[in-house]
Amino acid sequence: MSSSSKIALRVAIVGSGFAGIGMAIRLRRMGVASLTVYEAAPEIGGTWRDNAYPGAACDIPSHLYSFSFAPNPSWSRTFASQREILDYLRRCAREHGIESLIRCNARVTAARFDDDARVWRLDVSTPQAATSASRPNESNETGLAGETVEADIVIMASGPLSRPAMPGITGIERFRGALFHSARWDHDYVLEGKTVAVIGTGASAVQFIPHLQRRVTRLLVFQRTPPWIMPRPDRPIGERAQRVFRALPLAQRFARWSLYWQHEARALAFVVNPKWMRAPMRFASSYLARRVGDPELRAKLTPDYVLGCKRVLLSSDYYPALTQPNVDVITAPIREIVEDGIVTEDGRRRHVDAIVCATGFEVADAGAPFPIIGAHGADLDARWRSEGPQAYLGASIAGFPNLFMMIGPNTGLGHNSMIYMIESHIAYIASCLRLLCRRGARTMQVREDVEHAFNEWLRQAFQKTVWASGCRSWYLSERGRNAALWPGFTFTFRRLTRRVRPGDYVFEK
Ligand code: N01
Repeated sequence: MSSSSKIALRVAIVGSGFAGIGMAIRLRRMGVASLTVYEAAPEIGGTWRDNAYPGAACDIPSHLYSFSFAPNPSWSRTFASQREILDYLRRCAREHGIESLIRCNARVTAARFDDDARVWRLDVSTPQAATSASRPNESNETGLAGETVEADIVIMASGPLSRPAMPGITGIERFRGALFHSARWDHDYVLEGKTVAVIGTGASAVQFIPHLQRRVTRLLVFQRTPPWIMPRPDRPIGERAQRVFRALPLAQRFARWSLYWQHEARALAFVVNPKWMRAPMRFASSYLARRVGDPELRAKLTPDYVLGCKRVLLSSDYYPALTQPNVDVITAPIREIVEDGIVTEDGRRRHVDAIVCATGFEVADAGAPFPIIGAHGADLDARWRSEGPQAYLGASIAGFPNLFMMIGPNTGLGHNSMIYMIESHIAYIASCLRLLCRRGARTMQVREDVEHAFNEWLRQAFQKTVWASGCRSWYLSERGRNAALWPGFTFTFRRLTRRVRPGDYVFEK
């Protein structure tokens, strides 16, 4: 992948999770002249830095949930923990020489395209303590210093799941106890001896509830919709297997290849024929029956929608935790939160010391993460809030020259590793930049009709998928549009993004 030819572009990458780090590694190898990764937080890591709740781990096997160009023979478990994944990502940044290109504590607050100069201007704010006195536009009032930087190319790698969604429950602001979101875990809060409420039973909650249950006095789990749960075949990867992977990289590549196809085969039921979900549903129901003996609790935990319509969750300790005597699963809807507890629609008031909101992230109807103004004043936030988020191949948006999204609209997965999608985007955006330089053009932007036709194709493709089977999920907007997921096989996405089709874009010198 190395190249000696310089690419005379100034590239700004926003975000340093898997997407931003992977993209920076590729662009550095390509010889991009000027490359900066802006990271709002004090350290890199994206979702794997933010989601540090007890028990946080990946639900995709580690040998698949890692970069293909940076295999890690030393994964200690089949499903790595948050800490191990974050360490892996830091190691990738260090070993591929991009650490010095990352500016932490540098939050991009706005991006504007200058139609005359044909460049992007990014407003970047940094905590005042981290800035030098000579920085331009310094503001003493806010405690932040601001500067404006120029870039030819902006790559948005800020992640689709980076903005925690707190539930809009009446009275939540009145609560006097501890209140935090699962992605902003309060590690200083002492759980021992407390009555703790968890709102939500999604992917994050099923991972931390078993850990909470062992530490708190009482655990109240407020469940709106029961998830489908499958056991998680997590086990340590012994020293011997790690040695084999170290000595025989081909063996590790084969393990990854075989994991990829095991996961990809699941797409058949997700996107080709949801009727094929019947067998996994029978398996999950019998797993629930084996783990939960109490018929009343089992009834509460039995989903009434097709498996896969919401994310299928993997956990071998969630059901056992819910059967413990210090746990209540409450299905009565929450009416309001009061100063010291939670009141449900049946009129019951329960005292709690702390509330953990495992209520997911702002996605389906979300606009841009910060103001992004493209050519001729096009406002991405306004457009996405009125029409719903959309892009071409999740990467390019008409009216926004030289702006690329990573893991933008319609690139999420319900069945396989997101790193595969991220690597597809890395190749696609790299190919766009090479094409731009080869043509001697100043800017490129996707044609409006191409973006429109692609989104029409997506709309049609969703109709036969499991996500159109009628459940409510964060994948769907208020208007029922799915702007979150890719409605096909991941190898189809890889094929479409393998190289850029010049006819899809308008180039300007
Ligand atoms: O969020 P979720 P999450 N009142 O949206 C409930 C990824 N992830 O943070 O189902 C009461 O899954 C909501 O109820 P309902 C993964 O892509 C990956 O857990 O809408 N309840 C639901 O139970 C995942 O999909 C890993 O009826 C309210 C829960 O809150 C995504 O992150 C690990 C409510 C939200 O569940 C999000 O996961 C963890 C309200 N007002 C997460 N609002 C990996 O291992 C919401 N809920 C890779």
